[in-house]
Amino acid sequence: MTYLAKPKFHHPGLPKNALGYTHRDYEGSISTLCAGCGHDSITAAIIEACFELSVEPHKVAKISGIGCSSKTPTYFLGNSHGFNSVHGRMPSVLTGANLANRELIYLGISGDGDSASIGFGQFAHAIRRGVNMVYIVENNGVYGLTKGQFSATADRGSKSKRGLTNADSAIDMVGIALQLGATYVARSFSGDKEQLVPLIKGAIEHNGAAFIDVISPCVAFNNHAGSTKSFDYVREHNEAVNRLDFITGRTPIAVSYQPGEVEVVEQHDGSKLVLKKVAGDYDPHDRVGAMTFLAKHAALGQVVTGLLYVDREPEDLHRLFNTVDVPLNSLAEKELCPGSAALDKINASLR
Ligand SMILES: Cc1ncc(C[n+]2csc(CCOP(=O)(O)OP(=O)(O)O)c2C)c(N)n1
Ligand code: SF4
Ligand SMILES: [Mg+2]
Repeated sequence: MTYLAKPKFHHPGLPKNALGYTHRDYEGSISTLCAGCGHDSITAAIIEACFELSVEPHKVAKISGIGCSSKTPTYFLGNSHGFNSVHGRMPSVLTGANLANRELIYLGISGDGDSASIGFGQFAHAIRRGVNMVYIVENNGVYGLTKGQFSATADRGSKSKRGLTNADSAIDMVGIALQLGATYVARSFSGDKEQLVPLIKGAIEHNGAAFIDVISPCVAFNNHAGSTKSFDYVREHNEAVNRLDFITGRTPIAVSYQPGEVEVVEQHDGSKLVLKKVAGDYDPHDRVGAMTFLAKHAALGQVVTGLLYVDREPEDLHRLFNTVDVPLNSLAEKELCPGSAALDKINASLR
């Protein structure tokens, strides 16, 4: 058996969202990951974010690669579209699906092995093209599924469970995403649902390439002393630059903070990100400043979390390509095949 179905019954008193759905309507099968795996907490955060946003499950496509992290879409949004692709190939499959149907919310779920090794090129190009998606890397610093080899995000000098020292430099996915032009970039920790849920909500509503690196400890292979991706290490070295509240366009803002303590970032759809500043002088609209801030703190062994960068005017691949406004499967033969005269004209213009 590859998955365990969840019983359908639920308590009649469960809270309902604007669509009349309960959390159960956003769940999937029972997780078969190790008890305590950080990835399960990310699953719970995705369920919470979709419930709170009253996302229509049939309007979501969840796409993943291979790994324990890439298995998790089976455990959430059981009523949504899903495709478990090949190792490292989630970004190109997602890009193709997105180009064919722009009306869905695309959740790309990947691991540090899946995105920082075999899929590094795929990750880079989906981000730099501005594909409208929520790209989540469940980052544990190891290949969990294949039993704990160092991944490319493991810090130099960190120790494996067997005592080996990692000699290679680490790839910082957030730093790369910033450099490549992602228009919404965040880092969080699977053990911090309060921070993670609004970050996911903001990313869903963001109209461009949103990237979230979630440090997600692997309790089986990378949660020991000497690991920089363990629960203890991340709790001790977590440097949050801000805390986020997400407010949909329909809800009036009612926040009671002192002036200067919060910044309200309005997104295209009218939704608002209310940023509570923690690091006083951190500016989430300064891409280069964010890269410098990250590099400085990484050198001190600190894990910077929060909404690190957001572009108020994001570009989306569809806008750049000037594609049709509707899903391709809704186009009739007339639009798809304009006839030989139109083809002759195009050919003539290329001579
Ligand atoms: C083409 C190919 N190469 C190698 C593998 C073996 N493999 C499966 S999962 C994986 C790494 C998974 O690591 P990560 O993406 O970090 O996920 P995690 O299990 O840690 O969540 C590897 C190397 C594979 N399935 N396919
Ligand atoms: S091996 Fe690690 S990543 Fe995989 S399910 Fe177990 S704890 Fe999670
Ligand atoms: Mg991993």
